[in-house]
Amino acid sequence: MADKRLLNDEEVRYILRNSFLVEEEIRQWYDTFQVDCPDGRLDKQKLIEMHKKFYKRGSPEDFCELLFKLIDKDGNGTIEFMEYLVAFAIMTSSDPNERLKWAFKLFDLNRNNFIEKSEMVNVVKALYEMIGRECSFDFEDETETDFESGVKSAFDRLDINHDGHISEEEFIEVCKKVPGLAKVLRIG
Ligand SMILES: [Ca+2]
Ligand SMILES: [Ca+2]
Ligand SMILES: [Ca+2]
Repeated sequence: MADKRLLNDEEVRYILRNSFLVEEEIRQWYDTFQVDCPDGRLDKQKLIEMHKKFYKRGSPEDFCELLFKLIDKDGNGTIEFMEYLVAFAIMTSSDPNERLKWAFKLFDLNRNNFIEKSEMVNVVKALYEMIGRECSFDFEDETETDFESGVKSAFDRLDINHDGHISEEEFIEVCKKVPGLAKVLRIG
């Protein structure tokens, strides 16, 4: 087995700045990460394989592509432990605002700080391909089984001021008020 690389102080500081974890948790996570990724980094194929273990009937390729882009903050084509842990800490945060802000970024594919309808279509499609099930949009007050009308309905609910795109504020406000929507979008 290769020598275990230790986290340096700069890496620990980066994670402390960008997450709510304490140093001991960071070091524990690092040990776990190294079991899966002994060279300290995660490539796209590995991320897909990890998701395949979990979603046995689905095709997680497209979703992992989106996820990978978001986690690989410096865009160098691999997910380093720091990037992985910061993403993981946010996704599992007990603060719903943090989780929703993260989900918003996942949907905002062109990073212009708004979610357009085409972005929502692409992300929701990738999500449902990954879980390998037919789409069913089960809002509290109605159920849509048709993909197009389901996405349209979700989009219209989120676009509070009807200006054709969803801001981060709209996204967070509506997802908190309508838990069914967050579930539909698989972020609840
Ligand atoms: Ca990277
Ligand atoms: Ca956008
Ligand atoms: Ca809007």
